[in-house]
Amino acid sequence: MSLSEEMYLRYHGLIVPKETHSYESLEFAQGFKFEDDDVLAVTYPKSGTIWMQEILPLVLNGGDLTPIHTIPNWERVPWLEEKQLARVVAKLASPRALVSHLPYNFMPPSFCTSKAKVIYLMRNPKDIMVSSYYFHQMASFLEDPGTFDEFMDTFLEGKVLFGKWTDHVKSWRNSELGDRIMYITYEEMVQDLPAALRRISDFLGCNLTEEVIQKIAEHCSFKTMKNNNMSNFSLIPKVYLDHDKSPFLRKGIAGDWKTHFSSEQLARFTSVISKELEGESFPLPWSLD
Ligand code: PPS
Repeated sequence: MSLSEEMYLRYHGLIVPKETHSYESLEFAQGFKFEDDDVLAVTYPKSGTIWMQEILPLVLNGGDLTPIHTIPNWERVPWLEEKQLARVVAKLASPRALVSHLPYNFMPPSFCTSKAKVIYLMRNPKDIMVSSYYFHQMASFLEDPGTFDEFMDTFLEGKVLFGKWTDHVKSWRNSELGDRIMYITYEEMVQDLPAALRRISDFLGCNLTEEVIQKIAEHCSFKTMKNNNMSNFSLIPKVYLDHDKSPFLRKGIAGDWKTHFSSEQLARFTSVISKELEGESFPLPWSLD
């Protein structure tokens, strides 16, 4: 697949969609002033970003449902690099929560000098690829992914939004942010959301009661979010996101790759990813094969 210049922008080599990003929005992110009490959730695309947009306001405000019922997710917890940020930044409640798909080396200088905390959410790359394949079908501002097999090559070559998954993970796993960074996985959240919420709450020093944790877990379940119009992207016109082709909140499970990958594809995928992670000291939370 050759990358469409009409649809995508390259910012210092990083591929982003023009519909949601501009050179100005990326420069705005570079000049963004992080506050010490800001919280940033970083994800490679399709790792559970909108899940964090639901979770963070509730954890930070003690479980008050108002934001998730009244503010669309992209304004409630905006993307650092997207066009929306400049428009909504003044309206963000403190402590501010943001999300980002940027690799660590693209973070603005003020992030590095601030004490802002970051949650790096990782997901099994095989499930990311499956989720992304369907997302490319439903989002009119992304290129047609071609066949599943063709998209696998595109994904493995890193000719996709925000580049190679392995480069993203390496950049954040090696960021050496000490106690400013917490690592969590999508799979951990699927398996036991209350436990994941306790970890997030402890990391952010929120001290939530068990009752509040259970309430947040209920409101951040896949089923509840799928029915929340402020979080399921149903407010976006169908010409941009066509949920009849594939819903944004599609399956919400771990291991969907098993119904998509042939044994040859699994071998190819595993071989490329393992090679690119060779010599890295951080552990992977899942086996690659
Ligand atoms: S994006 O476009 O990068 O912002 O997408 P992102 O939000 O990172 O990832 C979308 C996938 O996350 C799933 N999701 C959830 N899974 C389980 N529980 C909850 N509450 C939840 N919210 C979002 C969503 O369904 C996409 O995964 P797939 O595998 O396609 O279902």
